[in-house]
Amino acid sequence: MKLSGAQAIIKILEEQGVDTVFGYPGGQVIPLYDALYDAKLHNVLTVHEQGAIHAADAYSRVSGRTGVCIATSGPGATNIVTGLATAYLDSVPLVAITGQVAVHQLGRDSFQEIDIVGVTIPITKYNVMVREAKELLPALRTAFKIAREGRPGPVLVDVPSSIQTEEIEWTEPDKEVSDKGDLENKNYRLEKLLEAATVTINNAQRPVLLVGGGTVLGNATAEVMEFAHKTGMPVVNTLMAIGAFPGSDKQALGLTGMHGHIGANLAVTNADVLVVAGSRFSERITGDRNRYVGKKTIIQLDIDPSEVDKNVVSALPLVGDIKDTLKLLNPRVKKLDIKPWWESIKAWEETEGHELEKGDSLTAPWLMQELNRQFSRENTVFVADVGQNQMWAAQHLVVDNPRYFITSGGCGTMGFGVPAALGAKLARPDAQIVQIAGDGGFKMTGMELHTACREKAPFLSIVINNSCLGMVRQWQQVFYNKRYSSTLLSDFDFINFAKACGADGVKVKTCAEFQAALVVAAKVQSMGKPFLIEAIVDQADLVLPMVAPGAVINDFVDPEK
Ligand SMILES: Cc1ncc(C[n+]2csc(CCOP(=O)(O)OP(=O)(O)O)c2C)c(N)n1
Repeated sequence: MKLSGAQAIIKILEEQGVDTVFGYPGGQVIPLYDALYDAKLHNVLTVHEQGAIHAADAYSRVSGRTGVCIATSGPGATNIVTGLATAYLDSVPLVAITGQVAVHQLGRDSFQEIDIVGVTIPITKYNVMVREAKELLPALRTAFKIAREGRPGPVLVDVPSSIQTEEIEWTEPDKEVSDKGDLENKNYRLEKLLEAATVTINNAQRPVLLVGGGTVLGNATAEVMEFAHKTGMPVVNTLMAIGAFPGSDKQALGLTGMHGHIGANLAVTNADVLVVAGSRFSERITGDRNRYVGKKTIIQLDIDPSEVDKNVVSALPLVGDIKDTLKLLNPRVKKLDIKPWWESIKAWEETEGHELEKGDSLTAPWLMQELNRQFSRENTVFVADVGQNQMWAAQHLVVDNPRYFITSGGCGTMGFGVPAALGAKLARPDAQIVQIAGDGGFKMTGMELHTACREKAPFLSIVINNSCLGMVRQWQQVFYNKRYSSTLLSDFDFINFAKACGADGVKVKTCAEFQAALVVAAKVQSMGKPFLIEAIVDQADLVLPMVAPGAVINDFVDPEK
């Protein structure tokens, strides 16, 4: 069967099970958009390419499928760079297809010619430019395979416009061959380490399970739960693993790291055995790496061998698919007799207090807890932007399911929130999406509210307005002698902005007004429109607990000093 290159791209997307693509047209992808015109795929036109890639990324994070985005050459392609970096640092499977100038124009500084393959080498798992029509089908199939397999990640395929218009012969994919021999060999090595890990765990006095985002990517959360419940050990989580272990479970201590809970951080610091599943030990988790391990034995489960000993030296690295590893480990571990350990942890947990009430004025921790009360845990997906709002959400929302809390963790990309909420809603039309951002981050990409209106993809957008770039201001207050350089923001009319986008919204200052706004929000969303609540909070409110960068994670900052 003969097809144009552009038609072949569409057919590959269908073959790979893609049903929604996010993108923005331009000169070098006109043939591809022409083919999309006839395709059954849901094609979402965003306001900006950055919006397209964050939406595709969130579509993947929420659904577990591979996200797809399309951009034209030059500025279109460079506009997705932040989104690629965001997906790369959080290991999100994503395929970006960029247009490129025609093959005979390459290398001549042609109009909108940018070497996007060169630009994105360090922030993609794999990238390639298709230089001949016969390479197109294998390049795209390889792209999807690499994006998904092992540790997932974003892949970019750059397709010159001349290849999109060239005629090619469609061929079916080759059958997959599995490499059993290698697996058996690996299992032999793994068995020795599993034996050692089992003995270590079964003899632990002060064990902790640290759950990372790899457990979600590896679909291993059921096995994580079985491990935790069978051993009875306390569980802490990274930002990427919120919901990977149920937040409401009595063994859950919550977030650990820079803004970790006191109980969680003290448990990790005082542990004798730390079982780590799918976390790269970023410095936001470990604080001072030289003093993180101390006398504890680290058992590290990870699919990516390059994570072993990268940031923290682990005594027992169990390299392989986390789900498979836990299936082997779970039958061997036993219920641990660790009552005194639990008593210490409970005492630590009680030392953490939060200023929830300020008369009737809103505080972000109260607001998060109100969201816990008002929304069903089974059907609400939270999308957090970056900054104080993100950390308040991470500390106070109770999330019981994987893929129900998404945020830009590794890259910390402000502006992720609104387009990500759009992608999340399109991935889960049945779910209530609650998107949380600061006033700074919302303004970066808030225009995608307009796309959400066009797509009739309603969500609740909550802007925690503290009239400042709160997290940077917080660092300036605590570490830079209260010199608020470029962090105090001026007024912005969020509600009329939402209205201009085709959405609706209301500004609230008190707890009662917030509760009333949630009722209106539900009505407006039922009509297919996003709803924005601008929640005014005190500029001076801080995210606490907090550990200074580079400090040991049990050394909490006292902002009064
Ligand atoms: C694209 C981008 N630019 C800059 C930063 C640095 N940064 C991290 S948090 C933050 C402040 C965020 O302010 P806001 O969105 O108002 O949220 P808040 O912290 O007040 O909740 C900034 C500027 C970033 N993470 N991402």
